[in-house]
Amino acid sequence: MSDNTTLTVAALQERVDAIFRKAGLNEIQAGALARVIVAGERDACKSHGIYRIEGALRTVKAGKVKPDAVPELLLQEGSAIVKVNAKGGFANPAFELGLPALVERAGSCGLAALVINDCTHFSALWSEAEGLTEQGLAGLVMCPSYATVAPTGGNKPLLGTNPFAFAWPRVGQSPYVFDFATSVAARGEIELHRRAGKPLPEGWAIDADGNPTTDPEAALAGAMLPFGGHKGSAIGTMIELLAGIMIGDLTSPEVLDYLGTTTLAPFHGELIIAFSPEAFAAGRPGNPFARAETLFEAIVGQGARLPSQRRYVARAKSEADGITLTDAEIKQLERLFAL
Ligand code: NDP
Ligand code: PYC
Repeated sequence: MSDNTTLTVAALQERVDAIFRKAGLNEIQAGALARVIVAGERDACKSHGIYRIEGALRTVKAGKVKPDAVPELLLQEGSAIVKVNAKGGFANPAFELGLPALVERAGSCGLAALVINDCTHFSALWSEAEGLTEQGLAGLVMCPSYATVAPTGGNKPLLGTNPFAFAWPRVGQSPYVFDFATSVAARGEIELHRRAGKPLPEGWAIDADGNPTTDPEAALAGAMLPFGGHKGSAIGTMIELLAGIMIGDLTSPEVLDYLGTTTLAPFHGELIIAFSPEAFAAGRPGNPFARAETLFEAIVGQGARLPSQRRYVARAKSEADGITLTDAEIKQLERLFAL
């Protein structure tokens, strides 16, 4: 007999929304969080699925995020920079509020940026990146986190796991999207290994003395490593500069100072840059979307897969057959609702 339960995407969405509403989140905060968390579960991205509910609730309980925040849109006439102040709430409703203005400005200027300030951010970035492609835009999304990653050549946590996503719209097909932590793996993956009692792959982390480790506990107490050595270290630093310092918000070491722990969701800002491929390619030969397809076909033609294809397969399955959760996961949802 199976210990698993299968729920429709909508049913899981309702359950997660109810957990957040019961914990005191207002409708916009709870709805946006439930959408992004269930999207993670639906697309088989377990490190940013329902496992994140507990951390979000812990952050509310610790008073480090405002459950009833109402984000504010700040628009300046003629500016390609759209700002949203999340007012101490989660980033997700702030993104939903700012997206229409970002799309409008990217349409009129060819490119535009959405700056989100004063937000708590714990989610995967691909859902925001896909939000741009649904409007025919390409884009970049990035944010800091808290100091958990040693810069290449160093041995102490300083950079965040700083996620970075890129998206390109495709006609009649799911978009080209990549989205990754600039550490070898997301911290959520290390936590999932710890919970499962599994060792980490080599090369993910060092312990508190700076020695390589495959022990998740030692890794969490030590430092994670950037992906691709000095290259990931530099991209992680770029994100601190652009999505921390440039937008007047906290860097990863400042986030850790502010929170004093990595057990709560981090409080900082986020930067989303949207491009209109038609506007950039105007006056040049060839249609940018058709030319992109030639490139994608050449990649796939070699037997490689495009990023996000695994997610899209998982999504199609979840939408057709529902999302299957283990008995332990269902009990966890019940426990969180009863809190
Ligand atoms: P992964 O290493 O799991 O995946 C990175 C990307 O590479 C995905 O787009 C993935 O597509 C793609 N990919 C994986 N394997 C292949 C392959 N063989 N060929 C082509 N593409 C491939 O991501 P991470 O563990 O680094 O990050 C996981 C999530 O954590 C991200 O969504 C990120 O936004 C989130 N995160 C959030 C943070 C925050 O502060 N909010 C901090 C850090 C991470 P696919 O999914 O289809 O496999
Ligand atoms: O998985 O590294 C991570 C992470 C940090 C904050 C949110 N996710």
